[in-house]
Amino acid sequence: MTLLDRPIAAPHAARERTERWWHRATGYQIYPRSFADSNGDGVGDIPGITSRLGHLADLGVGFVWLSPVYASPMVDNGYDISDYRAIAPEFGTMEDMDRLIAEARERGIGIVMDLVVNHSSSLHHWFRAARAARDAPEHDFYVWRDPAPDGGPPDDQQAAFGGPAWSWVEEVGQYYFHYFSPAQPDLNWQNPALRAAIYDMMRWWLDRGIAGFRMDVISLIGKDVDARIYEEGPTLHDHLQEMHREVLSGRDIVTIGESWSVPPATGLLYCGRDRNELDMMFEFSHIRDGWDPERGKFAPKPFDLVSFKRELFAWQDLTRQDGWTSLFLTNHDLPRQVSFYGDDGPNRQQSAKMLATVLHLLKGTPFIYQGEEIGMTNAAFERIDQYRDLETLNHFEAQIASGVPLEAFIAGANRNSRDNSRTPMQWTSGANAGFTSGTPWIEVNPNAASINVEQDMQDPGSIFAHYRRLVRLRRELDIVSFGKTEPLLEGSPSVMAYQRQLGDERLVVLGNFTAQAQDVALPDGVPGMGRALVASHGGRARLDRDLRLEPFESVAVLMAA
Ligand code: TEU
Ligand code: CA
Repeated sequence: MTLLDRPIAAPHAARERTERWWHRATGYQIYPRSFADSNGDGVGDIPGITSRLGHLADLGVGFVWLSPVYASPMVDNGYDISDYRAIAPEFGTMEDMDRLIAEARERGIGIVMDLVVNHSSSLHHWFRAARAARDAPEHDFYVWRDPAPDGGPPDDQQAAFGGPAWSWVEEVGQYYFHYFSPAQPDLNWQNPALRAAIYDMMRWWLDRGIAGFRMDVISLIGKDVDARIYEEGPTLHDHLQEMHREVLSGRDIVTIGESWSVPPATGLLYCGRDRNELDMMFEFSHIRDGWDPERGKFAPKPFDLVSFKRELFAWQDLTRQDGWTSLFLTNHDLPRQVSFYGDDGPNRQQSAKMLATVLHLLKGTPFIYQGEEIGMTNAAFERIDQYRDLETLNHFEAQIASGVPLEAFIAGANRNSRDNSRTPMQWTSGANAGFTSGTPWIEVNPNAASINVEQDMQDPGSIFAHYRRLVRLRRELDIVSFGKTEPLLEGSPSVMAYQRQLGDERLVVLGNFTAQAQDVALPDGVPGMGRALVASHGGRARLDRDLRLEPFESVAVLMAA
């Protein structure tokens, strides 16, 4: 990783002002619990990650987004932090962490930490003090309200993981607010002392040599609970600008904010030029598009490619003049992309490659979630006792109580539960997929016998080889990082197509999302002869006006004027 910014040479991209290292880098997300277990306790850990850095270097990624490894009671697998300056013993020690940062950096890979500061764990010493006495200085680090006249909570707001968003504490005679579970009390960002404590902690981590932060549900920190505004609340951008001044400014790092609600219309408020807030967002409009608006994620609706493309291209359009975006189809909260958008049966290889092609050749910073690079699939659990995730388990209880049949819930969970992407990384065809020598905390997918890293490494036509190529194209070709994106065939329900343009170069990308051959008619000006960049079906260098795409075929042709 070159940590020095340099001016962009390409003419069109002069708009970008300066090139940053992450403009050409691909990110890789590690969910530590499920990546690699070094000591046989069944839980992935930091020494396990360090031992697998060779895999990441091989893939060519520029940085790792590491899901939380801090001290935590693990109610939400580390998204409930009890000490921001300590490592959870099951993941290792601070020395292990320093070694990971140093060894990754030697290989040109930065470590981006997950910053979970909308809430802490209820076991954080701040919250223990806060719940013990109203006059403790830490009391005001959290969001407390007096009971309603009837003694009940201030309002009927529900928490994201089920149940009321307010919990009672007898000692202080007040309710505290938790957007997620009761074990995740929201921090009070209106309090300057809390903000100062967070900034101090962030500087402490940056001084250890990390490459930036992924900021968990950052769009919630400006909330006004009394007005019942949670997402993108009134003080959000003031806080982010203050954080930039106090912590981020002048450091050569990358910052990615997570928001489940940001539309393109407000996207540039976070990452527009001269906003001095964040570098890019993880936004979910293309994901939420696949959920039933009323019944939620456990009742997914059939995939609709036309509206999916509309959401993705709206963000491409946004970054035309200003801002930047992330590119992803999955993460630790989402199902495996080959199962959700592709075909995890007979067309697994082709559909996994196609999804990678159409995503990675867009403008933005792509993220690969562990196992995606070998086409790992959903978990296919049959019984509720195989699930571990609190969101799935809480919704299970509530939905069964409200009369949803068991089979219907399991079918929804098989499609969309967060545990689909949390089964152990499949390294080998051996016992427990080479993830652990003990008993894994969540079951290994039985298909590890045929889907694993070891096997992909031996096959030059593997999904892994395809990803490695896409990662390299982004590093090497200006047009991939900086070209402007123009959608093609927008109304097609089966093909995603676009062209990128930079100077007099053009890159045309096509992907067939179906198991049937598709005939497409390319618009005027698109057909031509060039260099085949990806070879999902042997590679095409020539695009005729009338074209037949094979099932799940993807095409990328680079043409000069
Ligand atoms: O997720 C944000 C979030 O809003 C999730 O609850 C999301 O709605 C859900 O996963 C969709 O099924 C972040 C983290 O990525 C997630 O793992 C945490 O559980 C959550 O914040 C709380 O920290
Ligand atoms: Ca372990």
